[in-house]
Amino acid sequence: MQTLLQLDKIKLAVQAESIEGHAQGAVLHGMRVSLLHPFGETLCYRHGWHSWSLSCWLPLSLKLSTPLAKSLWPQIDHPALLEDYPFTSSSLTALQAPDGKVLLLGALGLDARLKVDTEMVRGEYVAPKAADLEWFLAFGEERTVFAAYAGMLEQRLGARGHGQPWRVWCSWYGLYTGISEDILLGVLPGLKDLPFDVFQVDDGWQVSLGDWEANEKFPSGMQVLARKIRASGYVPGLWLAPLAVAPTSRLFQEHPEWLLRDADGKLVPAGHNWGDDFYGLDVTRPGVQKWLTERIQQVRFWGFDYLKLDFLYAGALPGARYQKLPGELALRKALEIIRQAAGEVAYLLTCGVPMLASLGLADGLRVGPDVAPQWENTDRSYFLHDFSGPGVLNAIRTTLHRLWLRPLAQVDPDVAYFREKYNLLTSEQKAVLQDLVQVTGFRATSDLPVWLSPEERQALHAFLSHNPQITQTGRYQFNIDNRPVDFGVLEGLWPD
Ligand code: 9PG
Repeated sequence: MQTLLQLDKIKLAVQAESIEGHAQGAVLHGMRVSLLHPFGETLCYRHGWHSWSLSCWLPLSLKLSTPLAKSLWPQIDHPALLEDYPFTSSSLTALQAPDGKVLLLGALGLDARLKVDTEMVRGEYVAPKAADLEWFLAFGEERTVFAAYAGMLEQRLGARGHGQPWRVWCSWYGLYTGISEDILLGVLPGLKDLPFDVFQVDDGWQVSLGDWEANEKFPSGMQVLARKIRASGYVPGLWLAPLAVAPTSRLFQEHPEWLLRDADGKLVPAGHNWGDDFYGLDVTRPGVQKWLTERIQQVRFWGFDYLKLDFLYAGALPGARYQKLPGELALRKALEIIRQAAGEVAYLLTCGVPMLASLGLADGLRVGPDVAPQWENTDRSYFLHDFSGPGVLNAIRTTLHRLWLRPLAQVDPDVAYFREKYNLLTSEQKAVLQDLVQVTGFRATSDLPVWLSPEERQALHAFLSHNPQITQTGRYQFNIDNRPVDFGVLEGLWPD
């Protein structure tokens, strides 16, 4: 049906199967919905597919080139969104009206994408059998309509992660894969007196992507390590990428039929990392589901209570699945299995993950690209046209545009830096990142205690000890303990 819908002061021609009024806007039904918007050339909120994907307000006239590195596509964004980059959006989009109010169209179920131009907004669910083909349409003050959308998502998908986030020491941005049992045990005493809650072991402990056993650098095994972390007073945390598989793994050799393939039987590439291409699992297969349950039960048995589950989009890529589910619904099924196996009390942080699929299942969501001890990722941003690569500006940009998810899960902006050693960030750049981390409340660092000067250690201590009062005063403006902070002045906040 086509209707002329009055929302606030604007009239919109809307096409959908059916339309219901709602206190804060309207609910549209249909696999495909579209509307004519009156704003012409304006700002558009683009929401990328997974944690690292570009999410930002962009002028509709902006011509961003498609990212060049095709082998990286799935780890940049959904390949279908990149085909028509950049005014394609995952799950939701919004447009800014001349008076500053915004029009938001957001899917209330999984596997939806949108396209925007100066005349129309079109939304579509990618699979006809998706269970709930609903959309939320609202016009009003930016924070009000985003909050209303978040409220609708909470009703449909759930929310978790209420309460104060844990303070995390994470091994990645200090040691990368250069971790070992001895090195990590050597870090623990230096953290004494710093108020961390979690000591999280990141990538580098496993035999291979797919073979989730301790490698030779962890000769006493993961259970002993978890016990020692706990004995030092921390919740043991562990990174794993349970849906990603390296071609050199035993899992790949033993179960080629478990891997996600396209309709021609060809493996679906999930990205390029660890010096090789890697692939995703078909999580709709009973064998994979049993294996996944056992892997999660295993790490819980070892004693890890905080799980950072990474590269999850690998299980949500388009493919010909055993059970005919579209990608995000398949991923949600996997996350339900993981939550069930991990138990209610486990803390699940999802990363490299399409946002909506985690809601109600994850306690924390990584909402931006990786930080790095540098401000810009010049190679990927400027030479490859890709704004998802590790770097502080990329991380701040996308995280700032995902703060509306805060009622639904804790939002992880990635770690803050306090060290000067091995770091190209200036003091000002480190301070901007620390401010953003305070805004989210999710405080983590990877700085090695031996790298910190007495002043840096004191600053980290103060950062972890004090919960500042945060108020938002504008799209990019906040007060942190009455100190005004404006992220809007950052050069390059909007890519061009
Ligand atoms: C471990 C890391 C850390 C980190 C995660 C994730 O696009 N990329 O090339 C890309 C590589 C690594 C990456 C993200 C993107 O990092 O976000 O915190 O756990 O894996 O390998």
